[in-house]
Amino acid sequence: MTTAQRGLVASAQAYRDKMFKLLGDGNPIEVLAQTATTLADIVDKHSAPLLRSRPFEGKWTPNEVIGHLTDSEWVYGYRLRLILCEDNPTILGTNQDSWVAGLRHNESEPSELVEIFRVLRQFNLTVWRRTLPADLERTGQHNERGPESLGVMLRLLAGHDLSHLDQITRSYLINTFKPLRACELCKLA
Ligand code: NI
Repeated sequence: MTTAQRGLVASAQAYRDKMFKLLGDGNPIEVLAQTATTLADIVDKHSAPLLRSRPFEGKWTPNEVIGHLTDSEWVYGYRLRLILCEDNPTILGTNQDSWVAGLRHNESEPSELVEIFRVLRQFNLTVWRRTLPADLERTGQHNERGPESLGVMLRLLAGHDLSHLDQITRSYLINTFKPLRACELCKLA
């Protein structure tokens, strides 16, 4: 392993620890099941122009965070199926900032994005709920982070939801206007 790879693995572990701490003793499936409703509440209570506004250049808007959560659901749903159904598959990281910009999420209607997220999440939750303890030990090989099990992925995904919900509600919409940290915070690539 090169020094650069060792650095990536160490930073991935620090990221995992942060997400696991956010989740605490929470049940990851229950957390995942709640997120679409929480996002729908946010979108109901705030105007689309506010959700699309970018007070800090180079940082995500709330709408882009919702787009990013939707992308993550897409990517993680695919990885879930790969790892569950194939033996030790290769998992490729993504460049999340490029996806958010390239897919032009900020042009989407926030409520439509949330609806897409809800459907994808529902689709994936049916698979997560069917997993057995032995399934959660199955692993894939992430090209940057090394081996990752489904059990780790499940808890990461739940912590990831919580970190971005916190980002949208506390850091941004409740008037503290701290910059959204985009993927400085999120390394769920
Ligand atoms: Ni993220």
